[in-house]
Amino acid sequence: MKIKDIKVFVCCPGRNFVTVKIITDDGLYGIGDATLNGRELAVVAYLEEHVIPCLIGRDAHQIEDIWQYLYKGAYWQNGAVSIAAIAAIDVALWDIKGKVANLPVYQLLGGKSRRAVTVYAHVNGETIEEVLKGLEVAIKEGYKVVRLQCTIPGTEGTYGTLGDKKNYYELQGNRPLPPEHGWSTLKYLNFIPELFKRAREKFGYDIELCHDVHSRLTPIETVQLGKMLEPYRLKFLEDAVTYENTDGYKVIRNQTSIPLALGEKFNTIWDAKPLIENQIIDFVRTAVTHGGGLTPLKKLADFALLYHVRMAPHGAPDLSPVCFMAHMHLDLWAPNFGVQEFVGFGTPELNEIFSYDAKLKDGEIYIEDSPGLGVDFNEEAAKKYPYKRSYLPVTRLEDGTLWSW
Ligand code: EZ4
Ligand code: CO
Repeated sequence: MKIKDIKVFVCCPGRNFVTVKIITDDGLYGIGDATLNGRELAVVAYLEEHVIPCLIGRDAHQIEDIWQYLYKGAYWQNGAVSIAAIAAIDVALWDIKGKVANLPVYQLLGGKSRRAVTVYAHVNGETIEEVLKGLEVAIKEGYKVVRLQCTIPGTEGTYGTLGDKKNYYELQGNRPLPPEHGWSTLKYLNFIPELFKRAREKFGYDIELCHDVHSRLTPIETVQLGKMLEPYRLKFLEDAVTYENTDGYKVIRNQTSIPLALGEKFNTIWDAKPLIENQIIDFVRTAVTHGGGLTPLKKLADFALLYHVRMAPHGAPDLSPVCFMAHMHLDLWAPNFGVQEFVGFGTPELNEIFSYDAKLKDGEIYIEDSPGLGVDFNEEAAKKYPYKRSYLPVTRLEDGTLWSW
């Protein structure tokens, strides 16, 4: 079964997505997600100029060899752009293999370890009252795990809150130049424990809660936050500090019992390795698209299992439904699955382009047993929503210093 053609599509149903379609000489096809938020066309160029010409005529069954060929074979190995390209090829090949075998991809990974995938919802608001109202709704809807984010009074454009009240998908979809947000660690640390205190006072401890710091603290500031949040028993605190200096996480780990999640920006298993083998994090957040595909993510899950680290894949709106479905298969299989981030099934425009059979019931997602990934891409519908240049915001401290967004 040879690779006959590989097509790359860029569409913007409210936000940009890069989608890859691999077609084989026996008429099968597979789909992959290559979306890298704010840098989409760099991945398209990488695929079209540097990846696709090398793959035409290769055996579509050789997923592992093709992965190694694109990774090691490039000499330059990792990097967000190249990894997103490799991931899309890898996932499309798994989709094809599932179709050939007439089995859902989770069966090829080793079968189901659970009936469905437990997800965590996002609840955010401009005030604590608004967040608590949202949490009440989420609990009523059946969610068992919820991420809470709240606007920090006196700062502009807090990460994870809606601000202009627009749909989350639209919010990230069309920014021809990067908007600038503000940040104050002092204001944040003075405010955020109160949110979790009030949530626990009102809803008790049966609902699991998470929070995303979005890499804005130093290690010792995270120790302070961790200690303040310890009484409220979070499921995890995500991305407290930027991940490059893994030694910083030792400082956090040695001084607070708050569970730590990290990894949505990891490109390879090697990024995660020291944090896992030193038992410094509890949940690894690497996404199929930004971590190189299902092939490395299976290795990552197996490695993490040895150290009691669980998988909690990134599930933000910039990961397309193709990545979402790849996560469903990974999560159903992984014996050390923890929880899946979930922001809803998206806009009507998005679902006109991508079709996938997944149902949410009581905070868990069930998928149909379709062969492959169980996702399809409508090329004609995608043409209606052409690419729009769009950036993530940047963040500055109150004195103008550039900070992590
Ligand atoms: O900022 O996916 O946990 N989720 C996140 C996301 C990321 C975006 C970046 O493209 O941190 O909202
Ligand atoms: Co995050």
